[in-house]
Amino acid sequence: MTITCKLLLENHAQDWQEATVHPFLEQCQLGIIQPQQFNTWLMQDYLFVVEFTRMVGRVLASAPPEHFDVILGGLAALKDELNWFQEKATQRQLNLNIKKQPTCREYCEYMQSLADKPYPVQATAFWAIELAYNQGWQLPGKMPDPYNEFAQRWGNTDFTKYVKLLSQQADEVLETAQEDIQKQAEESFLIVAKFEHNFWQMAFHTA
Ligand code: HMH
Repeated sequence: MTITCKLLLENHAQDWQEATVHPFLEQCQLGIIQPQQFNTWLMQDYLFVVEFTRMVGRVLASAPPEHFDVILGGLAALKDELNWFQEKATQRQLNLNIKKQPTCREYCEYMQSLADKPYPVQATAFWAIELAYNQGWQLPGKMPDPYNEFAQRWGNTDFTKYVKLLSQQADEVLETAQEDIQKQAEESFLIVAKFEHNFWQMAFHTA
């Protein structure tokens, strides 16, 4: 039996639900999130995306050339995203020169540790990380300003298509991966789900 992205979502529906449905997102959708809580998420996510960009660079380094198009497209979007985060921080008068909270730091350390894992494991984690934001920001439905801009960034239909391509690339290499590597891919999916849940939660631990 080969594991696939679809099976991971089906077999771990509860973990995935906790990764993608959270009071932080519900309160954004209701327009009642406290600005300080939103800003905490924003600043920590900027720090996360810096490390995530490095992770995607390492995924590219491990990937077969047939997968370069999709990964390079992702890296180009991340370049835009990092600039956009800086703009949002300036508009909100936020200083991005801050420390990572423990969850953000541990998630970033985990992404670094993926460098030593086989490509199918990296591809699965990469897909799961992007899907968490795609679904998380999409599921609540249309958000009021100023949150709609954030929901659109990860919830838009092009991003959904990109995440679909990432799942196809992961499935393709999982198909021929040894059982123990498939097992590691499943573990990485569950670790990402747990970190994503904790990441939303960080908004409520304001400094
Ligand atoms: C925590 N997970 C987290 N932040 C993000 N920006 C993404 C996933 C997707 O890019």
